[in-house]
Amino acid sequence: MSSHDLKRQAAAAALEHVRDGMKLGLGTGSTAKHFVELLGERVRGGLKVIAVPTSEATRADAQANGIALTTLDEVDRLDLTVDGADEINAALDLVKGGGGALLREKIVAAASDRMIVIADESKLVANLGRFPLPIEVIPFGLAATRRAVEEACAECGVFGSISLRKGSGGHAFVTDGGHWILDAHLGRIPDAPGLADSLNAIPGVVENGLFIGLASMAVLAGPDGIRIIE
Ligand code: ABF
Repeated sequence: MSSHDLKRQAAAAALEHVRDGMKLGLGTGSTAKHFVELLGERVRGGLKVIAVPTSEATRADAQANGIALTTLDEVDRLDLTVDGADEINAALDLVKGGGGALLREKIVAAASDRMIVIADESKLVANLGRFPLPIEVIPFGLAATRRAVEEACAECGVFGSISLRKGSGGHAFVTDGGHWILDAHLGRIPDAPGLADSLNAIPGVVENGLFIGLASMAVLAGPDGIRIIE
């Protein structure tokens, strides 16, 4: 079975948790895109939901699929967010942000009563960190922020190269919030909560891609079927 099919199966399984009248958070990335498409089919069949997208790309997909949108200024809390991830461990801690949407993804997840992570089972890891950790930063003072990130990593016992993410034309990749992303190639993150706190204490860091204690369930699709972690 292809990775495309596995992602769609995970998205379909998460859709079973959506109820009429729910306020939803819509994730970003290829797996979340499947969820938006399948949700759109249900909406066209009469399901009533309103949703907050986690990126401009997802906003466009949701609109194209006829899903009614709202903002976190118009609703107090969301019932459920469904989003993908780059890495998931058994404790449901995540690395996210490979798609560059980590800031809005974390704001939306934190405003949700539940977060279901959808992925093909290759995203399940024993230890976080093989996927480069995205860190969203303010462009001003980049070199100083990068040095502070290196120091914070070293204090947490992790070392590796920190690279500025490049987008089209070799220029810095710009997030929906107008920020840049540093990718920290760390290999292994033994203390993810500690590193997340240390990184966010740096003035030039807007947010980091470690999602600690935010996910309530992972729906993982593999060749043998769906596996749930909660
Ligand atoms: C978003 O999409 C990101 O946080 C994560 O980086 C990425 C996962 O993408 P995909 O579903 O395409 O593997 O959820």
